[in-house]
Amino acid sequence: MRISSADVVVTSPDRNFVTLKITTDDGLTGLGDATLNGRELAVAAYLTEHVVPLIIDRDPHRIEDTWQFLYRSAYWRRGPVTMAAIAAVDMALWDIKGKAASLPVYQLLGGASRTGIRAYGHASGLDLESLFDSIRMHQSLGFTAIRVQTAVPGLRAVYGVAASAGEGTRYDYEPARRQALPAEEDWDTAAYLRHLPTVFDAVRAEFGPELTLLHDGHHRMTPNQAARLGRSLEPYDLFWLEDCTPAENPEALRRVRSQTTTPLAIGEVFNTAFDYQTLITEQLIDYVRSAVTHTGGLTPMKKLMDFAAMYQIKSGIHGPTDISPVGMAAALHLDLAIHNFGIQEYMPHGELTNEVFRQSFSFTDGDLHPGEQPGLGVELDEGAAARFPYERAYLPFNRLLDGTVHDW
Ligand code: GCO
Ligand code: MG
Repeated sequence: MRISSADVVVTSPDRNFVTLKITTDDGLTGLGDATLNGRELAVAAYLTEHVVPLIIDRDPHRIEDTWQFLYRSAYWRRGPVTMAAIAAVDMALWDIKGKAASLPVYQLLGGASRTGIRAYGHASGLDLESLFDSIRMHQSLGFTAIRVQTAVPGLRAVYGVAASAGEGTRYDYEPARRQALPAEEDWDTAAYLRHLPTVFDAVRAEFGPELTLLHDGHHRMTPNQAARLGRSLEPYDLFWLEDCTPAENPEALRRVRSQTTTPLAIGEVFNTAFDYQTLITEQLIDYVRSAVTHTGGLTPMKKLMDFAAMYQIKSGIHGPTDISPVGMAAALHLDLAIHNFGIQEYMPHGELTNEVFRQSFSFTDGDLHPGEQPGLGVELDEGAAARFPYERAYLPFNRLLDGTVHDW
């Protein structure tokens, strides 16, 4: 079998997605997700100009060899654009291998280690009342684990908090911010550190001790601030505190780790297993947050999770709506197969996205399952995709109250 063509499909149903479709001379097709939120066309060009010519005529079964070839031969390694492009090829090849074997990808990764994949959803609120409503709405959908994000008194807008209760499970920025420049939000870490423990106190009082709660700090704190927050949240028994410090500096987590037993998760902006080396070998984290899409695909993610397993570190794969249904499906197959699964993030996609990407996964009683279709189990409706052309869109950014640009 040979790869006969590879096409990059850019579509924008509810938001922009970049998908690679590889076709073989046997007539099999495989899909890979290459979506890099806010920088989509950079990956599309990297694929079209530099990667597609290299994979035509290769044997699609040689996944490891193709991965190493794309990673090593370019000389320029790592980086989000490169790794998202390699991820798309890798996922598409696993999809093809699954279809060729008539097996779902999780079977090729070792088979199921569990019956379902526990997912967490995103609740948020401008005040306690709307936050409680959002938590209840997630419970009614079946979620047993819920991320809690909240507005902070005195701040206009906080990333991760839905602007109105009507937004339901969504807080992201499409389609409103399409064709616009990045929205400016504001931030005050001292106000946040004072406010957040009071919110978790109220949530525990309302919902009791059993509901699994998570929180995302979005890289905004110094090590000392993060250590203080981790300690102040200990009474509320979080499943994890995510991205408490900026991702570039793994050493920051030594300080946080030595000061608090609140579990730590990081990695959604990492691009390779190397970014985790210190964090894993020194056991500075509890959960790996990478997306399959942004870490070079299933091949390196499986290795990364096996490495993490030696240190009792588990998975918490990134699953916001900017991971396409193809990237989500890849995550679900890996989640089902690995021994050290922790939890899976799940922000349901919008209706238009589901029209373009036909999926075979299920969500029942808080658990996801990738289904039994051969391959990844996602089909791209190219006619539907063509109805939604790309539109430039930006994520927001943050300034401190004195105008200094800050992590958002
Ligand atoms: C999360 C994330 C996302 C990211 C988004 C950026 O934990 O799901 O923080 O909301 O901000 O994926 O592209
Ligand atoms: Mg996050």
